[in-house]
Amino acid sequence: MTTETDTNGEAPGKVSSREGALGCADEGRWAIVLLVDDQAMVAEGIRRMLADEPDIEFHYCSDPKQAVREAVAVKATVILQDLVMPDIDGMTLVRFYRNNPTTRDIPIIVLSSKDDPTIKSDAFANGATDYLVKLPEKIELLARIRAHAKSYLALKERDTAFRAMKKMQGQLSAINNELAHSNRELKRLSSMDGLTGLANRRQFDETLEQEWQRAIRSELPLSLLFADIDYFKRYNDSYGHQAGDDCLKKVADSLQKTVHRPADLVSRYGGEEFVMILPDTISEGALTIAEKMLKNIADLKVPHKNSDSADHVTLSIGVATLYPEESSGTDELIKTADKMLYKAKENGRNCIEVAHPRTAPIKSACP
Ligand code: GH3
Ligand code: MG
Ligand code: MG
Repeated sequence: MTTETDTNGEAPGKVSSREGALGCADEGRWAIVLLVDDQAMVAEGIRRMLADEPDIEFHYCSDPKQAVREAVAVKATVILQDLVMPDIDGMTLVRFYRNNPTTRDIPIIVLSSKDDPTIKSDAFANGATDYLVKLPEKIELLARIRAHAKSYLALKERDTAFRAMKKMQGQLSAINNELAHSNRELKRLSSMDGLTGLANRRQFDETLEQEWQRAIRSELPLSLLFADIDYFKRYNDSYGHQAGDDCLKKVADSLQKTVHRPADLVSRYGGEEFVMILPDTISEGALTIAEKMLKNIADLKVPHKNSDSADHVTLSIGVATLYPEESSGTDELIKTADKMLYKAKENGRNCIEVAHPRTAPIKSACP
């Protein structure tokens, strides 16, 4: 392989800046031509034609075995390919370029000594971009080189932009995933009570409203349980605020473990008061849950020496059940459950009061 020095005396193989070369021929040698031909005379003829062109850099390779390597090394934007050569014929070489990922897209102008439609058709079938009979007219050669170099560079720019866009899309998608994850986490945290990990008051309000509407649509009952720790002020006074917090966590955990249906919601209503939403649950069912809650809290056996109810921490629970109707809101259910809780306190604590707000209280589980 030999490389020719251009008329400006620049070193062979010198790579000119091709950034922004499209339509900016005055910015340097953006059309890099590699001639692959075994005949030095042809090379000399082509070299002369391109010599005065400031936007064209010329390289010459006489050894077809070196052609692919040379095309990659000089970063050719156009290959001028002779057809008849010793060792490897031009058609085979054209296929080589096309099968090699590094030269696959480089425009190839086949230089043939014959203007033969069969050879021409063969050349295109093998992957040639263009076909010229040598030696071509200078003006035609220049026009073809520039046109093909330009479309190749445009293709490269599109590829680069496409890759950058794909990369950016990947990054954006990763950011979006992170954002979605953070939003979910934020939503979870904003609906959670910090001390107990139960749903907070906000979550309770939202869920109650949803379940209320669902119950109206499906004409199913909705039960609400208000539970409050008995003599909890005394507990704090006896054991300290930190122990009080620990006790709240244990009670919360126990209440949560008592319900099993996915739609049931246990939440901290505030202070030492908890509220449970039990969708599709009649009052008998709600009472059963309330009884289990009292039992499970008793089984915790958290000592409470200053309680008048027992020697351990206890709860009082108010239960209300309604078949929700469009004409009323959740207030009635809340008020009734709260009233029942108050009643349970009045009745001696560590007990349950159940109401059916449309009638009189149906059952009292207090002593
Ligand atoms: P009752 O049996 O009538 O419910 O009496 P009580 O003492 O439990 O009720 P009261 O409303 O008089 O007092 C509630 C106490 O709960 C007051 C407060 O010290 C305590 N408390 C509320 N929130 C917290 C909390 O987050 N941590 C702790 N440690 N104590 C709390
Ligand atoms: Mg209390
Ligand atoms: Mg209270």
